Amino acid sequence: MSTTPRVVIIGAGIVGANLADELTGRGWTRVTVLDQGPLPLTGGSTSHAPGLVFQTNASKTMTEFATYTVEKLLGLDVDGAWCFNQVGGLEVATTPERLADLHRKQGWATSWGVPGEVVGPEECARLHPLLDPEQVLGGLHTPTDGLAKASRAVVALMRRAGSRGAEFRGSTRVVGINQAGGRVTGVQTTHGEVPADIVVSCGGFWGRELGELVGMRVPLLPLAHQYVRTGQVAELVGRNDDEIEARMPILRQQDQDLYYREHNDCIGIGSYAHRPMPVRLTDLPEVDDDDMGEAAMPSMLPFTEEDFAPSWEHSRLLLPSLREAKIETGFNGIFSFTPDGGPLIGESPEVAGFWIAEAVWVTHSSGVARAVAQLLVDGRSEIELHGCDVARFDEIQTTDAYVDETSQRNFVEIYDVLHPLQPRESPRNLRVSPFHARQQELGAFFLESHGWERPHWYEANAHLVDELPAEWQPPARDAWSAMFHSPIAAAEAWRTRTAVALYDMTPLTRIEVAGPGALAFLERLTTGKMDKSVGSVTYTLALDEAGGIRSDLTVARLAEDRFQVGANGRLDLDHLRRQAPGDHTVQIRDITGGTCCIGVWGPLARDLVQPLSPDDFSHEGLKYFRARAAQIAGIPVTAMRLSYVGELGWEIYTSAEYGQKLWDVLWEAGRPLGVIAAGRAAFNSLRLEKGYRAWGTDMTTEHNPYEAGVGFAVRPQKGEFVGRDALAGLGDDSVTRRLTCLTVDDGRSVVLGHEPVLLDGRPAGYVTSAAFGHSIGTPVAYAWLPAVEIGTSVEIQYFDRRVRATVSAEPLVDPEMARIRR
Ligand code: FAD
Ligand code: THG
Repeated sequence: MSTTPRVVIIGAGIVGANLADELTGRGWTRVTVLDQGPLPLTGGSTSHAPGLVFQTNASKTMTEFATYTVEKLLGLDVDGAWCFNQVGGLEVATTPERLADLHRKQGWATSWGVPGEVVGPEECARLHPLLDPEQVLGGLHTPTDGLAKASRAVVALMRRAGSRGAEFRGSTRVVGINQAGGRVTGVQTTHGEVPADIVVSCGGFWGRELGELVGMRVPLLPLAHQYVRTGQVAELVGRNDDEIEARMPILRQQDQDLYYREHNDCIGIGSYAHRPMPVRLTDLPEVDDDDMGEAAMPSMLPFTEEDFAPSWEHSRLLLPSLREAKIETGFNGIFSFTPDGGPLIGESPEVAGFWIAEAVWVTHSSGVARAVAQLLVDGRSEIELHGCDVARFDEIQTTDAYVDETSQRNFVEIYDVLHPLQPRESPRNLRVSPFHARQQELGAFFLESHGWERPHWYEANAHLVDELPAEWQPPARDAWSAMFHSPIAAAEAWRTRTAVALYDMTPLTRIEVAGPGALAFLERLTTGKMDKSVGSVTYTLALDEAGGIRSDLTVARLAEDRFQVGANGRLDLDHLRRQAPGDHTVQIRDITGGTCCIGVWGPLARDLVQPLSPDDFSHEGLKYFRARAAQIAGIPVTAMRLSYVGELGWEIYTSAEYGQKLWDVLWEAGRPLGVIAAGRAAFNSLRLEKGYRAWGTDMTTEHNPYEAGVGFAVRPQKGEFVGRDALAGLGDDSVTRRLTCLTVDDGRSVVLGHEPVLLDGRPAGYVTSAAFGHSIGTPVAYAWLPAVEIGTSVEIQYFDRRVRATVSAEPLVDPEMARIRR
């Protein structure tokens, strides 16, 4: 009989217990779970979690994690006592903005398969009789939400995992990680060593310190959050008992940062309305194992009553029965926040076999645990994880200062109505391109991504809006889609299609892959043929073993043994580094920071660039998807002939210190041609018109290349590569679902992404990317849908409206490639 790896799980909270269960359920039975606290109530966040599970989230992945948690906990009990009480969820609106947002949220629920309905004030009060209907404008009712009894679920999971061979040891603190040759070999504890082939840290808000044991950065911040219980509420007497605890839906009043549940005849109230309260681990209360209980545990700080005062007033308005009640107990409970609110899943980049699964809510715990178990056992999670992977952060985003500030910001904004483009206010200007001063002079409106400042449009182009030909005039937008947008984008798109524009491509992740093994390495990791002449550029895909799309890349062969990879972010760098052969025949270097790039695109691009260069920029001299070293006004550059906006031109790369000069010479030479600087808003519109996919938004590991419409980049004939076998027999004709191009029938309704799409009136898919297509005068949306005929009519649900759209042949602009190849 083959044996499975020895796994040590640090932490017996809801995440660790779920993971032990998921692993042993997959036959990995050699599992030891260690916790510093006593079992089963360890004193971590799980020990006091009130366990509200609201499933719906903007993220498909997070919602699916939650849905799995609900399913799984519904099937668990401890001696007949429930682990999930499906009372439903109700989120109420007390402002018109919130009510609109609940409609948007209902759309997410529909997109991700969670039933939910927006209901009026009377129905809210019927569902939750303590509510004052006068206070609310409506609510989102989600019948499958409810209460997780997290500490009891831990017991159930311990029993089930225990029955399959897992061992749980309490009062055993992990103080060190043993390693040899870059791999974990076990853990040191206060009670001796435990050998292990794999260690998974499920240490909750202790995660940062546990990571430090192997030198791994775990970007989370422990924050305190207030929770109180009232005394008896007259209206609740006799409704519930200690066994059932609650019958009314769990309740949220996000406009006041509050949530509610029943505890038999009392109400529990959680508040995010207070100042952020970061916690240092040295400030945790010391609690002896014997004293550990609901009254005292390390994850509970003393209640600070003054912080709760406004929340209590708001609660008594919303739930008038509370006016006669008192706050009986309260505490400031501790759990983890991260820079983007997502959980942290992944393996240490330095120490193989050391994994983490942290910053996870009870809500997502079973889903996260299943994903981690699948990663360990199968090498891949069926639910895509790019928003959860700890490697998603760039270096600047993992510093203490960044993590502390952004995590506190996330606490403050946790229930805010946030526009998808809404920029953080701080920290800003962490990463700027060499053109930044010029961009500021041109009145750039910057949004931030991964620390980069990216112009979305330039106020300097405002006068062009008046010059726009009638067919380019963009229609007025509704208030929501008009936020963080400007009609100037239409002018920038127009000039790109009719003259020439400069795009700052510096934030595009650039990775140099060099060395005698580089070619074979890239051939193995990607779908394209890489053994081409120096100067070739290849659009290619990195797949996982199941043929799912890990990324789409451009690979430029700049020398026999040196390639420049244009990537989608830090995850690509992490993947390449992990996959690199250990024999030093391949060197991988992130060259993003030291270099910069300008996309010079438009029908006049050649008129702009050629006169500045002694090198041949003609169609024959530098063909489409070819790269060459060149000089532009004396500046050494690498020019790559490709264009994400679908126009003639080049990505022109140079070393960062020459960047501003390069910008200036292109700008000066371009004046007579009407050159403009153009931003991301135009960029996104142009790329959608051209049908170019954005990885992470339009396609992920959940999709194969044929479904995603990038099957042309797969070259099975070239030989072995990761994912090839999984695609055998598949092709463009075999797909049953497809990333589908839609145009909006009314020519004006712009949607933003994540909206549900209805076929024959029934939810059938969801929007990935969307923009107004300025060149075609109509909004464009890409959506995942069952494979349907061109011309099929669908509806997109946008807030409480339905927007008619039509499945269209793509690309919408220049299918013959006449604009690019000339
Ligand atoms: P924990 O339960 O903290 O488990 C981590 C374990 O690791 C602990 O038991 C700890 O003792 C152990 N450990 C740490 N270091 C070591 C070491 N060196 N050696 C051995 N063991 C170690 N979430 C929801 O989904 N819904 C809610 O309604 C909800 N309400 C909340 C209300 C409050 C007041 C708070 C504070 C949190 C709430 N949460 C809620 C969040 C939720 O409680 C946590 O996200 C969740 O419990 C985290 O589970 P975990 O297993 O990761 O962490
Ligand atoms: N530039 C560079 N690298 C990149 C991007 C980029 N890497 C990440 C991301 N963007 C990759 N996405 C695309 C998508 C489409 C194209 C290029 C990069 C593209 N596609 C041609 C097409 O579909 O017609 C490919 C044609 C071909 O394979 O010959 O140009 O923006 N450097």
